Amino acid sequence: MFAREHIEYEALDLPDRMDLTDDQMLASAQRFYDLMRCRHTVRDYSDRPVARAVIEECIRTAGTAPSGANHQPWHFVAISDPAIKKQIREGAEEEERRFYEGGAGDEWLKALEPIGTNDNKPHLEDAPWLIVIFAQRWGEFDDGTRFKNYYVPESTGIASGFLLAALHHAGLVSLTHTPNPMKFLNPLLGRPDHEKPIMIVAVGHPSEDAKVPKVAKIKKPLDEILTIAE
Ligand code: IYR
Repeated sequence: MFAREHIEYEALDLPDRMDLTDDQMLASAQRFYDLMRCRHTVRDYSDRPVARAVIEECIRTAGTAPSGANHQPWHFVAISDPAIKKQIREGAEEEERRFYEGGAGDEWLKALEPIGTNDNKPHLEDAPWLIVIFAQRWGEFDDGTRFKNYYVPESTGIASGFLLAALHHAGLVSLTHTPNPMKFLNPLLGRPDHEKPIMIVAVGHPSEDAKVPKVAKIKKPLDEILTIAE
């Protein structure tokens, strides 16, 4: 995507101005909050399929995220192939067994009790799509030489947030899953070694009897997460 030659700064008139009144802005902010507070992390999926075009649009949205030097240090692998999902489940459950059998440490396991998780991860097969997000430590010019990427965790974190919002906006549910270590995903998905898998996002529709942990719906009030200096 990038040419090796030095690219000069060139200014564009700001495209896509929103131009809302103050009242419209507040209403729009409230509508978005109302949408996002209805996003739930879901572990129970139905077998209802999701069209590939929907997944592609949501990943296109994730790709609009800001990033260090606009290097876009991310790659997404979207999987619906049941055989690959099965292998991902097996690899993840192997890591999770170590984690839940004590690798995590007592304090971490105690913190997870109200979430109700364990090493059984059927959603990695049940969800119609898994999206694996890879972070790229460095990129490649068109001629194959390397360039360094900057703010990689921040950039991929923002893109992941855009993805979760886009999936929810499209009417889907998702689960961010982070078995540790996730290096087994590189050979399985044919991604190079310098890419670090940062999370697996399970995507689909909730099953009829889908549950969420009660505790997950308790969000800190605004006065706890916000300090205003005006
Ligand atoms: N990756 C494990 C453990 C886990 C860790 C955190 I922090 C969570 O918020 C939830 C789970 C698992 O997926 O079970």
